[in-house]
Amino acid sequence: MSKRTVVITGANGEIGHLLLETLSKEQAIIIAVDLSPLSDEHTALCEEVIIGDICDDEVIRDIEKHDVNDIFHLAAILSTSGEKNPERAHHVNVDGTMNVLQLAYRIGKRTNSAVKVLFPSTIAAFGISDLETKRMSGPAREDDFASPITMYGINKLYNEHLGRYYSDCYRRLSPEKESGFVDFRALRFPGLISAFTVPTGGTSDYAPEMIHNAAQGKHYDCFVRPDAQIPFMAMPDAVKSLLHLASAPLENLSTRVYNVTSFSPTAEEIKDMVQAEFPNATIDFKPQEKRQEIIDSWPGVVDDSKARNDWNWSPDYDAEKTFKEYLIPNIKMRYGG
Ligand code: AKB
Repeated sequence: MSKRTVVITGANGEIGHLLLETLSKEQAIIIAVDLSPLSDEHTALCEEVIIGDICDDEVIRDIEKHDVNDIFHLAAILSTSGEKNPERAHHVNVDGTMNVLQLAYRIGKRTNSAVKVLFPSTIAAFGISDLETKRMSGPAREDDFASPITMYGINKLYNEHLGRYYSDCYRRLSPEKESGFVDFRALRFPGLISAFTVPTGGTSDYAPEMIHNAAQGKHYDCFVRPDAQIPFMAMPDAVKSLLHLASAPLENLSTRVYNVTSFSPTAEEIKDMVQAEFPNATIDFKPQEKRQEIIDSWPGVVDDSKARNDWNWSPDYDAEKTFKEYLIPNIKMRYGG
């Protein structure tokens, strides 16, 4: 079988690193794109590294030289950063995704194939109106609560629709068939936790921040209430789900947007798990009202039965395994102790 040519935008981000390492073991030809240069180790895994902005036409032209099979479009501005500069978030998140979809369409048309676009969407695409509704509602399905309250969530929800449009409806009045050159597939990710990177700019960051600070012996003030609850997932499961969705036969997919989830601890439960491993860790709850509101608008639990049914999704890591087998050993190795 010939090797697949894969583009990863945002390759220097926390999903990008593990995806790059995993895809390189699968012998893919990798074109990495990021604003900042990759480490020498990661650069060595790539056929080409393009340093630049996905909104920049020159970057798009450089990617377009390749007969690409799959694009993992990870580059984005997250929920907290997006609220600090909503216009910039819209530009990067929406215009950047438009560029990627048009690029995929042109490559697909040139190579007469469907270019897959794998897109990390998010629980931020949900918007629950109030805490009572959040507490009373069961696991959120993909079509529930479609009124996100952050620019990032709005951008992601719109991008899900754009992806569906480019895949199934593109130029529907054209005499020639124009759809079918893009095969867009999205995952609504929960908060992600990596042992190797500390995220920046997200609102689910309190969980990884609690863990990484405790491992370094640093005090942590958690910016949400103890009862705050959203779903989380270990980074290896996030990458596994992206790759499984990418390889699922199109005819098995009943939708282009899937929830995936692993476990849904409260912030207090995360604190207890962290302190069980790092008994000297000091963690206080100092909720910041505005960031708390964002967390309260996201579901506590999501229903990922479509992913389970359509492409056999199941996470490898529950909360206990995430802490005991993935986070703690790797984090202790990283910081010592
Ligand atoms: C964020 O907090 O903005 C992200 C997300 C949940 O998509 N981690």
